[in-house]
Amino acid sequence: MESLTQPPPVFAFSRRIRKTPYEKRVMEQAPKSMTIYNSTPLMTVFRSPQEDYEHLCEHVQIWDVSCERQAEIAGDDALRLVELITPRDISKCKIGQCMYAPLVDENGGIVNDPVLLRLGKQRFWLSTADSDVLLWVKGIAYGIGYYTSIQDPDVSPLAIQGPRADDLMADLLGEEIRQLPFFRFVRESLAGTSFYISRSGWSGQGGFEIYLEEYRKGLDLWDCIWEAGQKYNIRAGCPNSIDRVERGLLSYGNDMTLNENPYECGLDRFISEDKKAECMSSVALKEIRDRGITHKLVYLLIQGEPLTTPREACTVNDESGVARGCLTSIAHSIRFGGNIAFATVETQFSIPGQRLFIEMGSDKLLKATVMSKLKE
Ligand code: THG
Repeated sequence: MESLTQPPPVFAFSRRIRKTPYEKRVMEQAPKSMTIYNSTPLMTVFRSPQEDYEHLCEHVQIWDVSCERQAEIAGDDALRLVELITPRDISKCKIGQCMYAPLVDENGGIVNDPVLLRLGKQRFWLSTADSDVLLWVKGIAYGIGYYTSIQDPDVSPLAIQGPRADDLMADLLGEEIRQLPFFRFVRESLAGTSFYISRSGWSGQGGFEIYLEEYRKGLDLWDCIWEAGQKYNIRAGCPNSIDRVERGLLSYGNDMTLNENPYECGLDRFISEDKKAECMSSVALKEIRDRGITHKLVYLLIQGEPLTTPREACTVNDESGVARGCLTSIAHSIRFGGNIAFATVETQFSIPGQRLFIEMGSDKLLKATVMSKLKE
């Protein structure tokens, strides 16, 4: 990228950029960088990616993830509608259970990859990644004439992540919270507000997510957790690039878009080929499965200096310099001894051990190797 000759312009916040209930406390912790996700600020670095990572792996962090907006689907046809938009079998989802449920369109393209929460027999929250799920779902429901109510409720998730998350939440909510299984949620209350709390979160270090339903209680909730967290060395944090690539968590808009299908992204296990309910992507997905995929998302280990994700996808070449794909995310991982990355490459170049070359910047070529899954 060209070097800037003057400081970048100041970001203009307006009513189109949502405010979060925790923002005041987040800013007091002097974050170094942020992005916009679902029209909401999301911090990306507090001290440095490495320092944030080391703290996350050892202690506990509090993350403002209000950007994970909920699309609420309720009403007599709520289950039918949810079944229609995801290839996952939602009939198996119990009340109080979360499911990672990629949304897939009629061509097999990924629309979003939300965490679905089943709040009732006919009431769901889709905890969305960064794309317009609310409008997509409203359009479908209206077009078909399903009886549903679809809204963007006043819900602002707050994640408590890291190895001391259980100790901290047990101090606040009681010992039983330790027994909450992965991707289950219960109703709890704290700081004068009640909320759902799930064992989930976008990190490999474990923890909880609290779905605050009263915006005006945000600071009280933050302060209450912050105070109790002092003995566990709590810090404000955010999804960490190193941790999430190590963990193999995909980022919608970076590692996958509407142009990719779940087979190309290694999300095969979230496609229930035998699901009974009507599903808009089932014909396309069956066709893709039978035909075979042309591209695949792979993990790469890349030599050289520490790198961070570039704004534009970098070209991935084969040994003879022919472009075979592009890089979608990078982080520098001490644990894996180099830069770890995701890239989409032609299927014949996706086999572990395959050597590839990354075009970074002007004339730099970096050596890379396709890895089998990074996740243990
Ligand atoms: N939590 C909540 N909402 C979210 C995210 C979250 N919305 C946006 C984004 N993150 C959605 N993407 C993901 C991707 C992966 C996971 C969660 C959200 C995840 N995956 C587990 C894994 O890969 O190990 C488990 C998947 C499974 O087996 O069901 O946790 O973080 N509320």
